[in-house]
Amino acid sequence: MASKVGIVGWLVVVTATIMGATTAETYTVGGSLGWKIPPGGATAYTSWAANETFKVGDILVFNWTGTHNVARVSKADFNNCISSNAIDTIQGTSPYNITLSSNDTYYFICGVGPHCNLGQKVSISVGNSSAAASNAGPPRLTTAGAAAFWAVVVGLLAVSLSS
Ligand SMILES: *[C@@H]1O[C@H](CO)[C@@H](O)[C@H](O)[C@H]1NC(C)=O
Ligand SMILES: *[C@@H]1O[C@H](CO)[C@@H](O)[C@H](O)[C@H]1NC(C)=O
Ligand SMILES: *[C@@H]1O[C@H](CO)[C@@H](O)[C@H](O)[C@H]1NC(C)=O
Ligand SMILES: *[C@@H]1O[C@H](CO)[C@@H](O)[C@H](O)[C@H]1NC(C)=O
Ligand SMILES: *[C@@H]1O[C@H](CO)[C@@H](O)[C@H](O)[C@H]1NC(C)=O
Ligand SMILES: [Cu+2]
Repeated sequence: MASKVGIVGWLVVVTATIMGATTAETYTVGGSLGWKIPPGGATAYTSWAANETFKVGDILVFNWTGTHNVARVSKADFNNCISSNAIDTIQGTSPYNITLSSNDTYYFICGVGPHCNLGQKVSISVGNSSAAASNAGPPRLTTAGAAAFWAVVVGLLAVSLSS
């Protein structure tokens, strides 16, 4: 029979795990590559982004040295590397941090010279935006799943404390 201390300790671990799964995360765009003209073209950013699961509240950090900027643009302008109609103010100071505040696909390019055409561009699909759904990794704990889980935990705890 598990001791009360054992059950409480286990609860603490489980709670920490669940909180960890839902806490906002900070991602440096491109990882150790940072924000630059990627060797080998845009693939570096495409595969970096495909490897992550972005959710509402997460923060992107664009980190660079030298002359670059960050322009958030429409999908069409992303495809054509046009920064003149940027959605937000073009950011010219590193690091630039942006919070992903909605379930959308965000498109970012560098507006300096030919950098975007050389591959300095990244699209980020958040939460249940359509591209994100197709990128999605392992399923996350749903609200209903969490409720059922906690019902079992509380039941176990009640049995333990009353014995
Ligand atoms: C994808 O993630 C795995 C595990 O974290 C890592 O080993 C791999 O290098 C990543 N790939 C890219 C392209 O970032
Ligand atoms: C930004 O880049 C610099 C040098 O390239 C690196 O030392 C630093 O750790 C990076 N910061 C982040 C938040 O990735
Ligand atoms: C951006 O995020 C990085 C990494 O978390 C942090 O070191 C830096 O202070 C932040 N910069 C701003 C302007 O918030
Ligand atoms: C974003 O999508 C997730 C599912 O991936 C959903 O749980 C969440 O409520 C959505 N958030 C917003 C702000 O629409
Ligand atoms: C994402 O989920 C939210 C809340 O569940 C919903 O309102 C929104 O329509 C969904 N968006 C997409 C693109 O499925
Ligand atoms: Cu650039």
